[in-house]
Amino acid sequence: ATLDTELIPLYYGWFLSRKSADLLWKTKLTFLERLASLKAFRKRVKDFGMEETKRKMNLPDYFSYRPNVLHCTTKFTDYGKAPGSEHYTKLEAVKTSNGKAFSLTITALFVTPRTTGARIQLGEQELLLWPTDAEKEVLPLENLPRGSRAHITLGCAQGVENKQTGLDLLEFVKFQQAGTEGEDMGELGDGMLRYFDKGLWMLTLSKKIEVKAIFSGYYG
Ligand code: ACK
Repeated sequence: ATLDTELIPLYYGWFLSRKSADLLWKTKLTFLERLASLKAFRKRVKDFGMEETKRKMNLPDYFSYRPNVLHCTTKFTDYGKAPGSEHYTKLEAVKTSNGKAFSLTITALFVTPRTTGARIQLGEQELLLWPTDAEKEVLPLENLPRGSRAHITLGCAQGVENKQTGLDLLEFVKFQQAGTEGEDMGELGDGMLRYFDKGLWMLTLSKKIEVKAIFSGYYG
């Protein structure tokens, strides 16, 4: 029997296809391995609460929380309890996009002492599903471009909540907006590595990765 209630999900987002998720996961592992092996990184493991030793840090293990479904959150609605969730659910774009396939563009991978994730560059179509206040909600005083927060969480350090990944990404964006591009650490695999202050590492991919994802709500 159907219950006559329309439920608002825990969150809305794009959920990666199995194949895309596998590809991104492998890309992440390769990146973490390469980064951990790098001399410049080893010299800065103090940022991660580690002692500088001859042994390399196990970054995949360090990010012990791993999401069970790779996704890019558009709106955390918390079953209707989060501000603006009802408004978001009623958006024309949200209603018509439910269950539709999208291609998302990954431009960079990043690591901080708290999280690791992939940076997403949203196109026009995707921006229609992006809440107008997604960036303002956390950084009301900054004027960050819409979509700056778009990411896929790939892992969190012990005790760190997954929502931190988007906040960490905004830390990089703030640096870049201020004209600070970070320290050039040269090429690493398929991208250019940069070190920002406080343990912030970003690999800008020389070839962007396209992943296939379905837009929908997640009920949990
Ligand atoms: O990794 P994420 O983007 O961070 O995906 C998960 C998803 O919603 C389900 O928990 C994100 N999330 C959790 N709380 C919030 C919040 N208050 N604001 C924005 N995103 C959130 C989390």
